[in-house]
Amino acid sequence: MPELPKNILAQLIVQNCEKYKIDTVVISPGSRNAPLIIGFNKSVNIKTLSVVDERSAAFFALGIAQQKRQPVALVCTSGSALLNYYPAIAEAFYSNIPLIIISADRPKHLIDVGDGQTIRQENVFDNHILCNVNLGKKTVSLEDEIIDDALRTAITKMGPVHINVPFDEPLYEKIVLEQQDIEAVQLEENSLLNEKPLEVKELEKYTDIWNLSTKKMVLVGEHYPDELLQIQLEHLVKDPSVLVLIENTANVSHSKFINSIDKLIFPMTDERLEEFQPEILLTLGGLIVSKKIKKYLRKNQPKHHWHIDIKRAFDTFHCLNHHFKVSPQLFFSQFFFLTKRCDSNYQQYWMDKKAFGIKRHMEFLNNCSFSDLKVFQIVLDSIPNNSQLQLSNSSVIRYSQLFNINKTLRVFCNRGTSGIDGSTSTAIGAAYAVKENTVFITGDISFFYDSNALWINYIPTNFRIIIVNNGGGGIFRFLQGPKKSKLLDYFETSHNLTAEHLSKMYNFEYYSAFNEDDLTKRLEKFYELSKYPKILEIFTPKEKNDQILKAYFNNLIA
Ligand SMILES: Cc1ncc(C[n+]2csc(CCOP(=O)(O)OP(=O)(O)O)c2C)c(N)n1
Repeated sequence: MPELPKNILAQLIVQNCEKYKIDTVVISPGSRNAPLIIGFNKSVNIKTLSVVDERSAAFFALGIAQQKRQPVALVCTSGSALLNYYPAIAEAFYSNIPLIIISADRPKHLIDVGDGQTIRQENVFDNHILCNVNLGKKTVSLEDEIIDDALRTAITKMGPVHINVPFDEPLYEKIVLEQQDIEAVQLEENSLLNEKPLEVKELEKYTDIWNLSTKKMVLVGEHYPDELLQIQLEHLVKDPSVLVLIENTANVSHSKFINSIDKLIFPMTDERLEEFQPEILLTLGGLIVSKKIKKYLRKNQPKHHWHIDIKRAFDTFHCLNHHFKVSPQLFFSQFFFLTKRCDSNYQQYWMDKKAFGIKRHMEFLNNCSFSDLKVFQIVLDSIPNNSQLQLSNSSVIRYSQLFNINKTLRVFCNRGTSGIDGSTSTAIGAAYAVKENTVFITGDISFFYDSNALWINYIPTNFRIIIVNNGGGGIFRFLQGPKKSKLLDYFETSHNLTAEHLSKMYNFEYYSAFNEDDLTKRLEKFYELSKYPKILEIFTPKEKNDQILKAYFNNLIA
């Protein structure tokens, strides 16, 4: 007969996780959470992983959940341990990634009386959580329902939930109980078939407007790769009055989509900017990276902005008129019955501008000296087909938007909060969750910020890190403000650190490159199978990077 934690709340939590087929829990060490550590380790269906640093643990769990599209549970002890989950919780909240946060707490009478490792834990993530559950106040059957409800919320609403559990001493006691058969809950799958379609009458009001418009812009933000959506967008772009703008994190591609939005907008004259203004803006997917399109559409608002998302709609351009509360796939499958092609030169006009931009892009890059920009060209080109590409924030995600990324790659970045605090841990979680090779490109500050990620014990050997080391936060050299303020040091935070010693300490193979030849040579074997994961650190000239990027953009002007 199995030995379970004696604490009934710990038993209930584990049972409910089993019931909802949560198969992974990431545990950080402590004593107060002993009943949970014991309980989860007794479960045959749940894999327990141990990660010391809670911030890193939470981003690691986020990376796993991002790839599996299923919730991952996190367990930590009381006190500040829990607060270290917050950056990943905020990211999960804005990126719609399910995480189940389970924190051990002291019982109420021991809070704010001078006990160690004790803080006010109840509802501590209130602003960025789908639901808070504070156990230890109700009957066992009610507590059971409350836990059940929290797990159901994480799964159906795709986001983070927090279960706070007070445990009194003794903490390590076990009891032997007869194994209970737990019946798994069959939740309706999040599929098109289970969604409620839009009312046709309601939809017609919008398709009537659509059918009369000659300038329609469709903007696709971050989206998990999806074949149906790809096909639907391909169909949409057959209409010459529709311009489809995408970001690399949208994971869709077509020669008639415009993927480098900034490259298109930067060279526009005032007259062109006016011509670009759509009558209808239809948006889908997650948060948008391009600052230029945000600035442009806030200033040149379309008459109609409609957003498609089953969960929520942000008024990113301050002119949202309608939220279609369904998945984009269901939306388009209804929409195409009611819409028709409209004659217009809107799309072709901008396709010509795109072609011109590509020509200028190639000309510039063929003669471009070694710099961040050149590195992105070489590195993005080198990534083997069908890899997963994880990108950190700052200029990494922005540089990558200037290039056509190999269609077979799946591209991800923590854009929920655009933090630099957990990109490496997330990428490791994502690499752990899939079989394919994972390549992670990061800036140096982001890399050093989250270097505890390398301490995670589950890094697959086919994980590759590419650090673009420009000696600080390169993005701040490109922006006008930091230099003008004469306080650049406080923004750029320049340094002379390298990843070499960290690589040794954490058993990574380490390679470095200082110029184009070095880089090309290093990349030749970089993706080959190896006994250990690998880091390639590329050193670029920080004084030149921003000048080269500015010259690149200026060269796009006709
Ligand atoms: C947690 C967090 N703190 C601060 C910032 C502000 N920030 C944005 S970019 C950046 C510098 C990033 O530098 P690096 O990773 O080297 O990338 P580079 O700018 O050189 O591309 C900072 C500090 C942030 N996004 N997230």
